[in-house]
Amino acid sequence: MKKTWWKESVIYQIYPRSFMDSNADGIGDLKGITSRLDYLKYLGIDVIWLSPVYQSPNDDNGYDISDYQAIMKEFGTMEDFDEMLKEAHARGIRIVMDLVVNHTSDEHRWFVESRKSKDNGYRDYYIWREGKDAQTPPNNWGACFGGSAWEYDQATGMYYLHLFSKKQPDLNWDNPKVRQEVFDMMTWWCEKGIDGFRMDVISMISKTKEMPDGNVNGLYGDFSPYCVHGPHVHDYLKEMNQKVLSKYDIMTVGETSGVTPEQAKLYAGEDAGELNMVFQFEHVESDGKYGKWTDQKFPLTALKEILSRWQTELYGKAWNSLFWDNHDQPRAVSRFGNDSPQHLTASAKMLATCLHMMQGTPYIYQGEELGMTNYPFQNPQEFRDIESINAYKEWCIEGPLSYETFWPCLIYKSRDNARTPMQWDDTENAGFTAGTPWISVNPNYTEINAKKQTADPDSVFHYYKKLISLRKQYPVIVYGAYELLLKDSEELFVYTRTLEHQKLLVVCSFSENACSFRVPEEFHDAECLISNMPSSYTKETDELRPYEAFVLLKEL
Ligand code: TEU
Ligand code: CA
Repeated sequence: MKKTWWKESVIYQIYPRSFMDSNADGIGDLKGITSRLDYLKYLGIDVIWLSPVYQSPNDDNGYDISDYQAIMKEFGTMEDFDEMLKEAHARGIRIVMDLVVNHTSDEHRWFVESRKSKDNGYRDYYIWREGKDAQTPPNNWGACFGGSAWEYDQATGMYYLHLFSKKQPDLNWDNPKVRQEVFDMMTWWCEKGIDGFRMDVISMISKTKEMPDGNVNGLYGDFSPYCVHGPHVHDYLKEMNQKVLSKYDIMTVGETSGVTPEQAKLYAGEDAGELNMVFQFEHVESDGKYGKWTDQKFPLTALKEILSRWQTELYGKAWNSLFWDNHDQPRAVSRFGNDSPQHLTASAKMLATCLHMMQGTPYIYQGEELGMTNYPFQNPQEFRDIESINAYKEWCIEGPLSYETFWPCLIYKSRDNARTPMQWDDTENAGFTAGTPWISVNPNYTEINAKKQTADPDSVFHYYKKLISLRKQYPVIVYGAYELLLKDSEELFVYTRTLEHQKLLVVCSFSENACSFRVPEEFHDAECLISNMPSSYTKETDELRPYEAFVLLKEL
């Protein structure tokens, strides 16, 4: 297996709107990020993944871009960006940009032109089709954020495709001019000195020419057989690699929802000539009851099966990302751990242990290193996210589910759980803004905040800091082979990693109760690298405390 810096790095995701506000308008911004770089340096991360900061009308908080080479007004200026990049680099921190090129905003000048007339030079930059008739879209596909995936456009009497909101028209990647525009724009950012790209829904850029109805699941037809891992996706990524990526020392990660390990080897194989790693969702997307919505915890055996399969199938062949949450997912500790005051700290540290000892590049989503939790939503007016707002309307107000059934699912899985402001300290608005925050601050900020935790050596923060430093010290954490133990346990997640003369034992209890466990004999003389509880196990221990976790290292 090749050794590379991006395999050995830990990535920290910033959702700029919610990270730090420098000018009291209630919206996080670039100067805010720059002012907190020392915090990230102290945590020890290597790379920042910056969610989109480009000019955008913010229908989907920056994932709808109207100019790829300008900064969103609310976030600052290009000078602020350059300053942030320079200050990050001065601290040895790299910055990876979010590349959203499956679609643009409908306010992008390409789309403004495209919709004008059938013979406009930009017409073929997007995907236009005739309707079945004046009132009926070309097919039954549903968009990810609700409604039909087709929007009728008055000017030319045709429909355009949007797999997300109607303000996010899909680009036509079959048009070589579109690809060249995107590659030129990427080159421009690389020349500026950025350190890589996280590629938004990159597995959806190639669509089939034929666009038949999809199987109806839920309210609309499913577009995925025709739009996900489509016919030319690998041709286009190879072309992108050859024309742009291969010319720079950057890292690339492809957001590839619905990918299988076999397909992941094509996107991120060691010698595939496409991307460095995939970011796949099987462990966070297999729990839905109504589409993605549910209020049920996922069984631990199922979670272990999924994560373990990815560990073993990609070993030595392709590279994966490790994450429990991001800006589209609920908070990890509320979903996979236990956010009651009694178990919050232990379970947050346990989850971190479980993830950071696996093979892959770990991603920390802002606030995860503090054990930030889901938000206690009381009413639908509190949502800001287009997905949550539309889902409430479509499933509940106009749709098949009662409020009693749907509300618990909505508040458990809403993306807004991840988007409440970063909790910096216990002053008003958690120190995020001196103005009115664009989305409510989680009221638990007086207890859970960065100021308190950086001062407390036993905090979740310091535990993450230690996990990050262990990764730098022990190659077995990065490159070791994985083996799952106790596969059928619904309480314990136990695995080993082995590289040359070293072997790790990783023991994590996902249970809120004590449960029995004995350290295997071969680890009786091992060293404990990290543990989330004081005075941990001995050889004689036969029980783990609720959410206990530790890692043992043995010389072979
Ligand atoms: O998300 C892509 C994606 O697959 C989403 O449908 C995701 O599964 C969903 O948000 C979970 O509820 C990316 C971005 O990460 C997301 O923030 C954007 O809204 C989306 O693309 C469109 O650009
Ligand atoms: Ca601001």
